[in-house]
Amino acid sequence: MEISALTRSVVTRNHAIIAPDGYINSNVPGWTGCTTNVIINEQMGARLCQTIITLTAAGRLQGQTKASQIFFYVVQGQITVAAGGQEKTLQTGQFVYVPVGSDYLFTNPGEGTQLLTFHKVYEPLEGHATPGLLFGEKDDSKAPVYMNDEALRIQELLPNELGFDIAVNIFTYQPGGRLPMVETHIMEHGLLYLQGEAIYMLDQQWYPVKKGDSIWMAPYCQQWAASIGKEPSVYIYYKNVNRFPT
Ligand code: UGY
Ligand code: MN
Repeated sequence: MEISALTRSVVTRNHAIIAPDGYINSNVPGWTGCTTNVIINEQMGARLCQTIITLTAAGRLQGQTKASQIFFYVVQGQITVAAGGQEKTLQTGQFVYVPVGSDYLFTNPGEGTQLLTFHKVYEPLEGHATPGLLFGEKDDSKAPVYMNDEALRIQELLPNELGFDIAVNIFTYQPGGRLPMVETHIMEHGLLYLQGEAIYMLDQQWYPVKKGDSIWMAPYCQQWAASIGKEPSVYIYYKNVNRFPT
C-alpha cells in the first residue's frame, strides 16, 4: 500500500503543483450533480481561478458570469451548453468561452464528464469590443511550430485580439521536446496536463508531472519544461495578456 503521507503536490508563494490525489471537493452554488475542485484561486495569491469539475449523468451547471469571464474546456466526455442564445453539445477537446454578463446552463453530461475552467475578472479596454460568446476546439492542424523547434507546437484557442485579456493555448511537446529557454515573465499561468509526462522547472525547483496534474505559475515564476516518456506531452494553459502593466 502506498504511504498516504506522500504527495507530488507542492504549494509555494510563487508556484504550485496540484496532483489529483489531494483533491477535496467544493460546493459551488448552481453547480450540482458534480464534484468541483478549485485548483487555483486568489486564496493562494493568484489572479485567476482554475477548477476541475467531474459530473455525474445528472450533473447541471447553471449560473451567470458577473465580473469574471469563464472559459470551459471538455477534458473528457460530453455535455450540452446553452448560452448567449445558442445551444451546442461539446465533446472532448471542445470549449466555450462565456464572456462577462452571460447566463449559461450546462446539462445532459455523459457520466464522468470532466470540465476544466479558467476564470478571470475581465478588464475592458477602451476602443475595443468586449468579446462575445465563442465556441472552438483543439485542432492539431491549427498548431504552428513554436520558436522554430519542430518538437514544439502551440495552438491559440482564443483570437489574438486586444479585446481579450486572456489567452488559452494548447502546447504539445514531442518526446524529447523542451522549452528553448528559461522563461521569466510578468504573465501568470494556470495549466492542466492533458497527456504524457514531463519535468517542469519552477523557480529552480524540479518536478516530475503527468496527465491530470495542474500547475500555477505566479508572475515572474521562472519556468522551463521538457517532455519525458514515449508519447508527446500536452498541456492547456491560461495566460493574462494585452493590458497595460500598471
Ligand atoms: O506562453 C508562454 O508563456 C508559455 N511558453 N509558457 C509555458 O509554457 N510555461
Ligand atoms: Mn510562460
